[in-house]
Amino acid sequence: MLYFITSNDGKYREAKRIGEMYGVKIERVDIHYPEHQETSLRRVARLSITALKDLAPKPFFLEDSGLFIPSLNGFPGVYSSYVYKTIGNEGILKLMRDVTDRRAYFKSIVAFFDGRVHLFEGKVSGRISFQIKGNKGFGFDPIFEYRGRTFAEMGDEKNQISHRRKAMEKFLKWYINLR
Ligand code: ITT
Repeated sequence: MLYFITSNDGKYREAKRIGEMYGVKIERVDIHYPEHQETSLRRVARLSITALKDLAPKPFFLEDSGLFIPSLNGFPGVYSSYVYKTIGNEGILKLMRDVTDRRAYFKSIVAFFDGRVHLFEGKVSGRISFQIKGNKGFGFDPIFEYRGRTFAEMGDEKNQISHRRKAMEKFLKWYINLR
């Protein structure tokens, strides 16, 4: 059993399903902690796990993720959570209105602490759609297209190929081997 420290329902739902695939039960704990604004997700994850190491029930992990759009110089990147809550999917589509290079990727960093910090990374590449499509998933899923469909149109299939799946898979394989 592992505790996942998160305030995000969507992240928890997906991580829990991925845990089931590897026979690891994942429970959610919502502890508020200051999120550091840093220049890379790895740095955010490292600082967050260090801030939580004496507060969280053990064993625990957290996950920091973000959407990166190269034609916007990587925006929203480490600011994804804030940007989603402020301008949202419609705001991103507006920023991208006249942009032809629509490449984008999601990145996920899973952080685990056992006296040392361990980081596991996953990435998935796709494109920003021209419209909001689909009603499954969460966050930027309705504007992130992977092979012709948005993540919000995919439902459970997203969990086979997502950034979160890749990072969680690396983490869980490593964790299972430890036990
Ligand atoms: P916690 O830090 O409490 O876990 P959070 O929502 O603040 O929750 P992050 O700081 O990692 O999470 O922010 C990442 C944001 O990026 C998140 O709020 C989503 O809007 C977006 N995001 C991350 N993964 C996503 C995914 O699989 N699909 C859609 N949007 C995603």
